[in-house]
Amino acid sequence: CDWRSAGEYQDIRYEVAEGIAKITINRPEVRNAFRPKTLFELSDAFNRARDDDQIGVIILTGQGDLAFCSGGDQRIRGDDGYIGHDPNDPVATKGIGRLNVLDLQVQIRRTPKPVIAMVAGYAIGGGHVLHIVCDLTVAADNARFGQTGPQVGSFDGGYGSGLLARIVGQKKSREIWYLCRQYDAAEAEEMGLVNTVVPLAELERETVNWARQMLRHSPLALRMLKASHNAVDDGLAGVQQLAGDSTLLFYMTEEAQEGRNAYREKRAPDFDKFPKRP
Ligand code: 1HA
Repeated sequence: CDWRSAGEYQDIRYEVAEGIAKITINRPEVRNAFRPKTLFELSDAFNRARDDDQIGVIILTGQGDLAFCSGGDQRIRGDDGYIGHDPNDPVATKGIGRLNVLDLQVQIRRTPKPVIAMVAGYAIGGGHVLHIVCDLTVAADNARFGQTGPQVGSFDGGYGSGLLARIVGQKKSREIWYLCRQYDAAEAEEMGLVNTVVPLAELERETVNWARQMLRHSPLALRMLKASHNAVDDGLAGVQQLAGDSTLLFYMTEEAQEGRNAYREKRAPDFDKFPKRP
């Protein structure tokens, strides 16, 4: 894949090639742990990929072979969350913490394009939850998965627990969280936590193959399937997204366009020509 950079960031990289956006957390010195800025940049990149009508699939990954992401940067964890360092950010300069990875989780769920987590090395803590909220996970054979919350004084009771339990079952999810063990790629595959495991040297090639296969398919069908899979677990927000997609499709019909046209032409709408379907 011939990646070309398509955005300027500090903590991440944003690259595109043949309809795929690749978003890379680029803090290998801390196993790709995130700070508030990393998450703001990730959010910006996901928006960019969403808005680009040439992009059909998004890959989220970490720089290097050692880690996908190790969660929140514990060095800048204050007493109420992760403290940013941007001198222009009044919240950061007041020493007020953030938990803004939660906003990114929701954003990944709501992005109407498939997101693939491409995992080499550790996906741990809040970094593990990031792969959970992605649609698919392609793992290298050196990947290691786990939660650390109870070890470091944290927990993710949202998608990190509820969605994990949906994926691996209640007993396994509680084991993962309560015991804080690490699981290798084969164990993760066994419990349905990842879609496939490939040799590290083939990780990107295989992930791109998965992306290419989806790119051959109907983007609207993929969009509807993502919203449909999310709907139950996302509650009314999930129904709202699926319903929004129905509105999108309805807008494309003559029937909806008759309503718009009549309003603009200051006449009564004529819906009689449309069947009252059984
Ligand atoms: O739970 C939440 C949230 C919940 C609700 C709402 C928001 C949340 C936001 C975040 C989180 C969390 O992410 S809590 C969990 C935080 N993460 C961790 O507990 C993982 C900590 N790291 C590790 O367990 C290990 O480093 C590792 C298994 C990922 C890798 O081990 P390895 O290969 O033996 O490397 P290691 O030597 O430990 O780490 C290399 C360097 O990276 C070390 O720095 P150095 O001593 O070379 O200066 C290490 O300190 C640093 N590093 C690794 N992970 C982190 C980190 N530095 C800061 N934060 C990290 N997360």
